[in-house]
Amino acid sequence: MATQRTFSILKPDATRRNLTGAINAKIEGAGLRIIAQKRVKWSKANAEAFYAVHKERPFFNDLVAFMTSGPIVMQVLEGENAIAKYREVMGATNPANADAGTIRKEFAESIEANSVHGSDSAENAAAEIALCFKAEEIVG
Ligand code: 3AN
Repeated sequence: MATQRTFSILKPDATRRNLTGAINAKIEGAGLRIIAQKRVKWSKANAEAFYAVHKERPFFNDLVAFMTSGPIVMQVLEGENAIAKYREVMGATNPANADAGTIRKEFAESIEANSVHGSDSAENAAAEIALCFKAEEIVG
């Protein structure tokens, strides 16, 4: 498997509970390198643009409200098979179904306040990175 990049977000429930370092330790412990990172507060327009694929889903408005409720940390992660590896480290969307040792099992509060986002495909990773970072902000 080649080296890949994936896009990550530490969500408002994680920043609120001061879990940035604990989650980054899990990421780095899995062999992924954090090659870009910035803390921002999204506007409604930012969140709607990012989650446009979910706009018909019943939870869309709640998701946008949650993702704009506090600071988030956006990241680019790099490593062998980074997209699938980070999905493994994150655990299932619903923390009730997440495996032991995953970020969501240890830290997530609910299916919505589930602490982290990670890209689900190479195509989405590239699009999400391009939406949120300038090329010069990524230092591999
Ligand atoms: P994942 O983040 O595991 O890729 P997606 O892409 O299906 O999951 O969903 C995007 C985000 O929408 C999730 N991280 C979660 O915060 C929220 N979400 C997904 N499903 C639900 C649901 N049934 N109810 C509330 N929020 C949800």
